[in-house]
Amino acid sequence: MNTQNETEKKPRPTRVFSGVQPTANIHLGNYLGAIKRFVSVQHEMESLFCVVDLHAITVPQDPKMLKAQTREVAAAYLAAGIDPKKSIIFVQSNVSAHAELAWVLNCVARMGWLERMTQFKDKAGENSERMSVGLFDYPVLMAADILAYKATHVPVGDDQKQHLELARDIAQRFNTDFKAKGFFPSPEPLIGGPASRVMNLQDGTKKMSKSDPADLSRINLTDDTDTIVRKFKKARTDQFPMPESVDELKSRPEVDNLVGIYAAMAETTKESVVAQFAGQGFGAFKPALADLAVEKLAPITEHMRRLMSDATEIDAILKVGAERANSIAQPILKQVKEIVGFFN
Ligand code: AQP
Repeated sequence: MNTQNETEKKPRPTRVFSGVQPTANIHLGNYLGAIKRFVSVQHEMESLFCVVDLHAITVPQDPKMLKAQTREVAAAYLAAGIDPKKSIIFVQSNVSAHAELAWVLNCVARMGWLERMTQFKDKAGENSERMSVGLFDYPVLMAADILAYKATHVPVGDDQKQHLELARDIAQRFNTDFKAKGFFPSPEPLIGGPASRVMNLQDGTKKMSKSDPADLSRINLTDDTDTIVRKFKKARTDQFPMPESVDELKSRPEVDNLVGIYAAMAETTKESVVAQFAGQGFGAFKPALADLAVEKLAPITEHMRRLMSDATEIDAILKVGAERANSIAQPILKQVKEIVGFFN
């Protein structure tokens, strides 16, 4: 039996949760900023990786495409190396705890907190009045996604940093409002590395995004070799040679982005990429970058195609994943209902 001292010293259990929306055009930013990190973290902590379809419908989706895109994200997870025996891979709408907990957390979060979210402002632009309530409320659903599993770590791209901070505020506010000290953990973001924000290949000031109408702006995970080579060839740069120091990258956003992509794919640092190519022209760097991208992405794309050609395997994995996810989320949701005082 443990002494009290030993019990106190026991580290808190850790659990990872993250997700990708099944919106069209899953891209290199999603891969380097999120999925590639999912693959490594699954060896360190219990992990759940979700295809977040409830988030996807915050903007209009074609129902037939949504189903296909849901399988495509699951295929990307598997092809990138997420092991379904180790990690739980599932679809968000298959686990009702996400939506149920989101409602409770909606009543904890404050309007002012959500009004500060820059992603809504960026996505809504001038048209916020015409956006869905769901798009505005997206960060609360994201908090529910994480807290439904009491996840402690969340690997995401840099663009999700503010939403993660909100999830921490919501968790703490729930614990305080309902006098449930320590019930929800404060989830830690896992953000970092040279590609935590991959930028648009045509405009280094904008993030690479699924919804950008210009296909040349991103590398899709479904792009073939020729397309990848062409897109890097056409990627915007400037008239100067490759930089001599990392400091120089600060004033050259497009070059900084390409160096970051190279570093992330080669699993090295921007410093070492700069040292390798210092003073050379883009005529040397771009083909090297394209070759590296093809080497890393072609096996993933090929594996995704195989998985997508017959959905049986993906569907079976998602079914088991939903059962496993439910078995973690339901007892937590039950406790939440007791804490809140719901009749049962
Ligand atoms: N450009 C990016 N660089 C690094 N990480 C990125 N992520 C997204 N874009 C980049 C990370 O990928 C994960 C899944 O993202 P998502 O599908 O949930 O939604 P998103 O952030 O809205 O993706 P997009 O591509 O930017 O879509 P749209 O065009 O709809 O806005 C997250 O961890 C995200 O940080």
